[in-house]
Amino acid sequence: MATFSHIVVVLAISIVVVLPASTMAAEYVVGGDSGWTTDYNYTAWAEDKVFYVNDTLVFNYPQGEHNVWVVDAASFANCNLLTPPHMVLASGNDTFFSLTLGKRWFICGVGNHCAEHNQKLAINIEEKTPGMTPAPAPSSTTKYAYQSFTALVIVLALITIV
Ligand SMILES: *[C@@H]1O[C@H](CO)[C@@H](O)[C@H](O)[C@H]1NC(C)=O
Ligand SMILES: *[C@@H]1O[C@H](CO)[C@@H](O)[C@H](O)[C@H]1NC(C)=O
Ligand SMILES: *[C@@H]1O[C@H](CO)[C@@H](O)[C@H](O)[C@H]1NC(C)=O
Ligand SMILES: [Cu+2]
Repeated sequence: MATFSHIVVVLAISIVVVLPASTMAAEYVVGGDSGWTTDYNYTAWAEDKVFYVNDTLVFNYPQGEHNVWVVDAASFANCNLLTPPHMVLASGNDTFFSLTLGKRWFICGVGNHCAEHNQKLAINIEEKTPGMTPAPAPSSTTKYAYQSFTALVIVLALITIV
């Protein structure tokens, strides 16, 4: 029989467990297994994802073959390589995250990769509404481990009630 104190304990555990999940940042590998490369549709890649502050984008590519320029909307649209970018990433295993909301534009600054091979990505960093369930985020081991832990705690709590 579930007593009142049991229910309180279960509720307390649920709150403790659910809260950090909503502030947890996700990690996205841009282009998935294809990485950051030419002739890949990054618009389609980004389409089904919702990005929040502190989420990390990982750009993977052979160092020297590509790079990542963080640019403004105009340079993104024109693949403008003449205006200096806000930021250049070039390690081949670059991480980018933003502490602020809004659009971010990425292009490859090598040759004609942006202009003729569509190597460009635009994302919008959105505000996370408190209490909202986090968007499904792929490839975050921590997150999965964390969710398993959550499930375990809930199961244990339910066993305690019965
Ligand atoms: C890329 O994908 C978007 C969204 O699915 C689509 O609208 C666009 O036509 C595609 N671009 C190319 C070059 O295939
Ligand atoms: C983002 O991370 C910074 C620390 O790196 C933290 O101070 C800030 O609160 C985080 N913002 C959100 C919305 O999680
Ligand atoms: C890329 O960098 C991350 C740390 O930022 C590291 O964990 C990972 O192993 C690196 N991957 C490669 C392929 O170098
Ligand atoms: Cu490139």
